[in-house]
Amino acid sequence: MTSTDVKAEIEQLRHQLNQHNYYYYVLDDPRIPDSEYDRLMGQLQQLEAQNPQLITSSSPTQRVGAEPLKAFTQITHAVPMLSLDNAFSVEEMADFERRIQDRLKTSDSITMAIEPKLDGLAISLRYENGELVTAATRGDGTTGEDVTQNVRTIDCIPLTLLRDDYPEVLEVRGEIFMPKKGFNKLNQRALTAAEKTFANPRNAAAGSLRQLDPRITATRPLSFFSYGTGETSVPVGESHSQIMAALKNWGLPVSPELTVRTGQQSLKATYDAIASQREDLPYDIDGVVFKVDDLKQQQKLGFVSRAPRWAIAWKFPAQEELTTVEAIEFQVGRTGSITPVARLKPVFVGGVTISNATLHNMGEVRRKDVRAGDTVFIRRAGDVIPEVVRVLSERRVENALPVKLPESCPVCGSDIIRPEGEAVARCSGGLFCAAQRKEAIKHFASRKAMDIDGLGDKIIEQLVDQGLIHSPADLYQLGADQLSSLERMGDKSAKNLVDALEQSKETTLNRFIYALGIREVGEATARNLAIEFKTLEAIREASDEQLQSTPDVGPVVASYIKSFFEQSHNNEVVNSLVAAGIRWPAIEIDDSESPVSGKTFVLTGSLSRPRSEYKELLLEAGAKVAGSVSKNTDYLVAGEKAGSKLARAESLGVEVLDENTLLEFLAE
Ligand code: I6G
Repeated sequence: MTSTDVKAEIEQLRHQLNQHNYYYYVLDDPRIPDSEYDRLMGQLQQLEAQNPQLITSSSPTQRVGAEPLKAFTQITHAVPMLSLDNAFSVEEMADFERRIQDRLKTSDSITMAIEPKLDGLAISLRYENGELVTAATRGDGTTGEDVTQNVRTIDCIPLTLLRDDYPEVLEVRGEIFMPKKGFNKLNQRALTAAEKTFANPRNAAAGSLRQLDPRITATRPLSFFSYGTGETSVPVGESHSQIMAALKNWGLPVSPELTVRTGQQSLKATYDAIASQREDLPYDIDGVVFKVDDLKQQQKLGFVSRAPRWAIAWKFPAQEELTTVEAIEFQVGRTGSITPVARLKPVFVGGVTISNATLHNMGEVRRKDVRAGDTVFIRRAGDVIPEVVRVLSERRVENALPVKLPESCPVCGSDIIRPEGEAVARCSGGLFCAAQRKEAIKHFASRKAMDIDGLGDKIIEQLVDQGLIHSPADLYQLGADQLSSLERMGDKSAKNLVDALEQSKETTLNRFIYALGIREVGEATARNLAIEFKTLEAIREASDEQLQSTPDVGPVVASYIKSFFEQSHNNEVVNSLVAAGIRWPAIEIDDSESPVSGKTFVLTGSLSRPRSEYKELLLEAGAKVAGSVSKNTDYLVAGEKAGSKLARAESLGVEVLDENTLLEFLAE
């Protein structure tokens, strides 16, 4: 090749790689497999190694972290980096729009661009002639730190812009963040290496970006979304939404959630929609940003102090608060698991008052070193159980003692054991332990189990505490007079409860199996066991091997089932329940020609109807449905974007069906 040819080849490869980065990171629509991308990159690296004079700093090969710095230098922003005003309620949002209407002397609703507010760090990226030249943190808004070398290692930030219609100077403003998955992996890695973990993805992103050694930043899973511009040599749009579209075209990632809406109701609906997706988004957000879309209107509105008048962040209620740990106690679960729980000075977090937070297990207590008297950060994420995020060690009181796992169960006094290889300690008391008894009976009565209407937790607690019942079987011996003696239970409710108990006797084998509360036997496994074995007797007598031929039952679950039925007190309870009249319709042995009956299906990929719907149809038709592919799987139904399950099915020689074939099978 002549030197001109080599140059052209290198440029062509760089162009291709940049284009594929764009498909992958900006459009979220990869066009080639990773292996092909790696091959192109390898080719470019080889050509550059042979022709080092042709290496440029913006080549896609140049992301691998430069030499460490001694300190960060300062960069003065060409246009100050502002902050945003906050709103916390519908009323404050209405005030925001009213202020804008007053200033613009209009009563018309204002059209707003709306996007989630990422919980990361603001950054300014400066492109000159299409090349990334500097990247700076917000700092005090006027001057920030030069983190260019670190930012260059973030794969989704283009080193060169795409197409040629970009302005000579383009400053892009946006947020650097760490996606939740990457954060969890990073912390997991740190735990394994006995290193310090980060409290949340925001801290992890900040810590990763402010590394003096860019090679460390290069190993961190950072990402970026643009949310605006700073200096631009020419205007790049007439509205915020146009600017974002232009940035996207030049290869910069923008939030896929960006929408434009008009009118308070529509703004509120968009806020609600984003808030409801919060837990499912792959990154943390802490609110929703609303911006006047029209740039002429933005200019008329201008700024107050350090924030634009044309934008506001409607924040979600705070989800992390400080409080103190009043005590650490141990709770006993249905299967005897001993869970340390922090009793807290009540604190209002994310819209509710929290006075307890789980500490999960002793490993967690030790890792976080939580002690009674400590000041702690409490987090409540969506519907998740509140948890202690970390201790504020500088506020630790003197004489705060490390927590010790008790040697005996705080409820029944039995020994506490910690089975080898398990994180969870357990009370060895079994159903002798009142706590386990209560939880087992609550589970037995619950809606998806025996569905005993009117038998709430408080009643069960009283019944156990007063010694009226010792096992689920005793429930069926209770009379209305015994029940009506309980607190808050009148004659009528007592009679209703007796009727509900009677009604609950008519059940199904799968509900009954589930109600027994065998470890790791959830609804789906119970159903699979019922279909596989057809009778209670067959399940009781099944060998380890036979149990493992049930979908989703591996050696561990099989051993739990076996040991449940090996214990005489469990068998006594089961026998008493059957003797009390609990019954279920026989499951017919289906020897019809149905192509699905008795077969094990796994569903994967995106199908045109919810998977749960197909699952129901299959179960009704006598099939079994498993969550993972194994040698016991008969069919894998694969929709679009089927991933690892498809690969596994293919490697095991499991037959793969498409959705239409499944429908044909079901129709038969
Ligand atoms: O901190 C911010 C987060 C998100 C922003 C922002 C944003 O838009 C989605 N927009 C502006 C204009 C500013 N800060 C100053």
